[in-house]
Amino acid sequence: MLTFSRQEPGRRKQTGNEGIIMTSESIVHFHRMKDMPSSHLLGTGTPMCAGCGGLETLHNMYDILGEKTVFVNAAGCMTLLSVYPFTPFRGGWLYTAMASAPAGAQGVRDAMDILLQKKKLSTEDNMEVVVITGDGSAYGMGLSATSAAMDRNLNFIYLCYDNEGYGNTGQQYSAATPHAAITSTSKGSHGYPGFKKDLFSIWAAHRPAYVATIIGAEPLDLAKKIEKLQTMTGPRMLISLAPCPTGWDYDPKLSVEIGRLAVQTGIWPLKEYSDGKIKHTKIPKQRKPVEDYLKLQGRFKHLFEPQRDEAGIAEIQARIDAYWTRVMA
Ligand SMILES: Cc1ncc(C[n+]2csc(CCOP(=O)(O)OP(=O)(O)O)c2C)c(N)n1
Ligand code: SF4
Repeated sequence: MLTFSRQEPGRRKQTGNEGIIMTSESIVHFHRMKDMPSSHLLGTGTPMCAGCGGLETLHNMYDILGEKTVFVNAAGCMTLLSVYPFTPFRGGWLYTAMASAPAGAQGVRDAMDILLQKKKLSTEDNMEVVVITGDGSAYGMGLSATSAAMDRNLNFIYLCYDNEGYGNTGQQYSAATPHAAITSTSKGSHGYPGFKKDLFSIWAAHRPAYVATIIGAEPLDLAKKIEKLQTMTGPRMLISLAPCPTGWDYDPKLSVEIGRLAVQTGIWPLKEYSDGKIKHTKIPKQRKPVEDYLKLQGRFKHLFEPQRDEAGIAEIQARIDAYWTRVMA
């Protein structure tokens, strides 16, 4: 049996050997859903929308990182989590402007490193610094600060919850918005004309310690990646697709189904980068057609009603097929 210690966050105490593989560098715990924490560390009753996929990712990630975590949070939906005097976080939380979260993380990391050096902070009280931003910051406004933080080899984790638009201000399009999605600033009959920026490749080109894509609806894949990055130092970058009932226009009860379909249709590949190599961590055996994913979301309704836009659907499918053909080759 495994027990999860809140006193020693991010490190599970071992009370037996079941399900645990010891390696020279790390202890791998998460083999089955049974190994996942059964309760959440982040407090309940937050003002996030029902069914928020970003919150689902944050819950899963925080459970594994533990309470010795300082979140540095750029303006966006998640900044509503901590509204003075209430906070659902057990550790630290700092609010920054949209473009400045990596700079804020540098300040927090430096302060703790100085205290550690002066022995005013014990190693047990050291905390992991985690930037949390939406895609508006990660793909756009904060990208240059993030690039600079990776260049400086800042020892931090970055979570981008990617709801594919500026969610907090009404889902304007961002550089993460997918082709054809209707947003509050892409209302034409064909939706957003651009294509989603490949942030994974941009981040990986900096050669940081780790880059991965995750999704809350695949918690085991997510957990394994968080455990892996805990054995590393330096910039460790995560992009989580964050199904967003409010911005994507669907019933909140469909969030997990839409998240799983994103992986099963191949539109959201789960992968990781480290040591110059990219590995796909979940390859859908038989990819479902992308329309299974699109048709559940109001933002793509114009592809199906009043009549099917065969060319529009085929174009999206062709891009996914081309991606996986390259991967399999
Ligand atoms: C420089 C700047 N411009 C605009 C805003 C207003 N603003 C606050 S939250 C937000 C949306 C952020 O979008 P994203 O980063 O995708 O996070 P999400 O809201 O989707 O969680 C905007 C535009 C701001 N805070 N700072
Ligand atoms: S708008 Fe979307 S990302 Fe923001 S809290 Fe609501 S569901 Fe979550």
